[in-house]
Amino acid sequence: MRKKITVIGAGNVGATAAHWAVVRGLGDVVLLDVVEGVPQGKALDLWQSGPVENFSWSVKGSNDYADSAGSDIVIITAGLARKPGMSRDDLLAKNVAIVKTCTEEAVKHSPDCVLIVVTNPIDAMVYTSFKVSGFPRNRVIGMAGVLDSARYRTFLAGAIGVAPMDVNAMVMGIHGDNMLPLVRLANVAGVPITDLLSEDQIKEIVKRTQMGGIEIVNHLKTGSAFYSPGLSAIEMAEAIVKDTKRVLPCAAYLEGEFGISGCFLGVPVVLGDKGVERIIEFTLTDEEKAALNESVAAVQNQMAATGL
Ligand code: A3D
Repeated sequence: MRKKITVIGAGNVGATAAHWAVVRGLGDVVLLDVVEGVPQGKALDLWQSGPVENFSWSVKGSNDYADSAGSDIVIITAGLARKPGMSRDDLLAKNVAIVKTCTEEAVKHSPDCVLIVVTNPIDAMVYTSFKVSGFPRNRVIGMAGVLDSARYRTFLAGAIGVAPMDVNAMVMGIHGDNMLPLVRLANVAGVPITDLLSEDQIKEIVKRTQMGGIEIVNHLKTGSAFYSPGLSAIEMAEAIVKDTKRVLPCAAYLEGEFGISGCFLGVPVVLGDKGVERIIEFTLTDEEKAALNESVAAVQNQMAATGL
């Protein structure tokens, strides 16, 4: 049976996600936005790449949630993006209102979907979607860890001089300055990065990963990253629609895992057709635990600021 993926927000991240959804063969795509004409134009353009890319998925642009009905996955990218000098927190109040409306409308038409939230500040927005949807925790997931880990792996691969896909490395915690790029477990085809790079080199890469978003914002000046974020959301959606059980770092709602409860946090999860099938727990060092607790405090502040 054909799957249906709705992407809400036809901006940079949303359009990129829609593009990868058809190229990776996920299913029929609906691109939805409040602005009249933009989702229609982008969807028509994307649909016309079918004969060249060899896909037969439909791609429909819309301003009407009725067109999203029966979606298996709804990816929320609607909202404002960061500008230079703007923190993810500055975005919070404006994007809570947007994500609330998008979630209400999406779940009305697709009550069985899995929600993947991308809008920033992500840890607060995925919480907003969780509260507003009333969905169980396995069906509301935030995208950040796949992107942050991709940045970490890219920088490590560049410094070591190896292919990025051979670098296994994960970023946990909040999507913000307190994120935790794990050094202890990072490796190249099983070889610890601590055997391949100096302490200073690793420190520099960890810092660059934590500042990965703002580095791009400072270049672009009028927006934020979208190629890798759009693709990262589709990496998660693909694992769900194809039930692959991939292990990806995602913002999941914790209920005791890692000793943390009542909070969304970036952790390794198994993704399958039910969404989050399992959170993979492992023993953290005291230093890692302390870093993760800083993330928890920052996320809890953001959650409180949503007023939900
Ligand atoms: P942008 O290109 O401005 O697109 C946002 C789109 O949302 C625009 O087309 C708007 O018209 C649309 N929109 C606004 N309000 C609504 C609404 N109520 N319903 C439907 N559509 C609406 O931004 P972008 O695509 O670059 O970024 C989108 C969001 O993703 C921002 O909040 C970014 O901060 C966030 N983002 C998160 C990450 C993470 O890693 C978590 C990475 C990159 C971007």
